[in-house]
Amino acid sequence: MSIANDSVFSHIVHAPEDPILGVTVAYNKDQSPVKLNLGVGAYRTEEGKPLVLNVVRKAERLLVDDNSRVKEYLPITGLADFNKLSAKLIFGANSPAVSENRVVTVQCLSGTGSLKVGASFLGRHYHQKIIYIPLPTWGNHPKVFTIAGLSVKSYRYYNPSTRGLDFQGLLEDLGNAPNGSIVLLHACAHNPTGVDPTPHQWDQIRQLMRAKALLPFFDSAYQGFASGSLDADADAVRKFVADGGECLAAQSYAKNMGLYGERVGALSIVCKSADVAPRVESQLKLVIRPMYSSPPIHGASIVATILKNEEMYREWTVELKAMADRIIRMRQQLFYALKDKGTPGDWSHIVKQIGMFTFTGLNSKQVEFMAKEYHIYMTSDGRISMAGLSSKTVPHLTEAIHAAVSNVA
Ligand code: KET
Repeated sequence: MSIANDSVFSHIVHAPEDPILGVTVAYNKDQSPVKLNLGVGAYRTEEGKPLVLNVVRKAERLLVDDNSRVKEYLPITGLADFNKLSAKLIFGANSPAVSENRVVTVQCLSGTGSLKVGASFLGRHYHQKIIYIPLPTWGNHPKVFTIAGLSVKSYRYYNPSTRGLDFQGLLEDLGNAPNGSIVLLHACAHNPTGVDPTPHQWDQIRQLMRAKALLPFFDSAYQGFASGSLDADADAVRKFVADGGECLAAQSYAKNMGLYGERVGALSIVCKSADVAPRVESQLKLVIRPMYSSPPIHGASIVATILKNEEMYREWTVELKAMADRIIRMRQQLFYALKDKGTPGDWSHIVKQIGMFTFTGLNSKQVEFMAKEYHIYMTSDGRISMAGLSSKTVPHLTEAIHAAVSNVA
């Protein structure tokens, strides 16, 4: 027998591609010159190119020219400045929780890594192992939480017939959750639906959760992308912190600073009192050390450079707003193009939904049809990344949607 046939791995079956990142794999294989990737949530310019923010380039030049900088390991918890500034960014410059030293922040590997560290910490140290996630939600959520040993359940969130929030369903499901359960909340710009609760609904959610001691775990991957304002987009999180209760927050700088591949994010745990915080931090270090020892230095240094310099911070907010505004323009262009073409159906949700994505309502057969016939790629649930669209590609997408809803049931 030849050695080659004897692999100890020969029983291993081929795993399916990731439902989101696999869309890019399929797109890359397509040879068509008109192909369009609306799968992954990654910002593109009007020319369809990835964007590095000017302020990020500026920060990088400063870092490169600073000869005092070295490549030593960061502490397990990451860059101290970055952590402080990240907490301020999400909880607000004047957050009492921050000034009372009740907040622990650790630098992690982007949003996913922050969720992962938070999930592992809860799996080890929190008394209730049930986490409720919205239905639907980002496809990686159930995987991250299950691996951490949490039991994943869902709460109703989206109503396909109204294309809006199923608020009654949400209240009922959280109302029936066992006391102490963890609840995953999208801080803003819910992915994939683009539907957020109103401020009044957030208040009701908060009151219900506090009454039942449900623990909020915020996923904040789009701060600044919903409204164009960093403060407005952190409003829900800040209200939960303002009531004095506890919560977790996972922040990502992938989208709002365009640092996708730098993998920079932060996990914060807001505690009730300053004596608990250092103990929580000490245990977070025990979670992180065997996972990856310490986080990378470059991306966090970029963020810290920008956040601590008033002028650069302002520049960032202008560039961020420009990205958010371009997405809103794409919503309007696509909506009017479908309307003008007389495409069957009500498409007003395209302009009503918030953030990077439109949850189109197209079904998986229609999605398949559009990839095959029009070389347009999106996730099979019909989510399109509006950030991947430009004025030049709106007509092609319009034609594809029109053909899909006219020909495929
Ligand atoms: N949370 C949400 C809600 C989210 O949409 C993403 C990424 C992340 C966390 C993690 O991002 P990170 O790059 O780890 O900071 N979403 C886009 C990319 C992906 O799936 O990885 C997406 O939904 O297309």
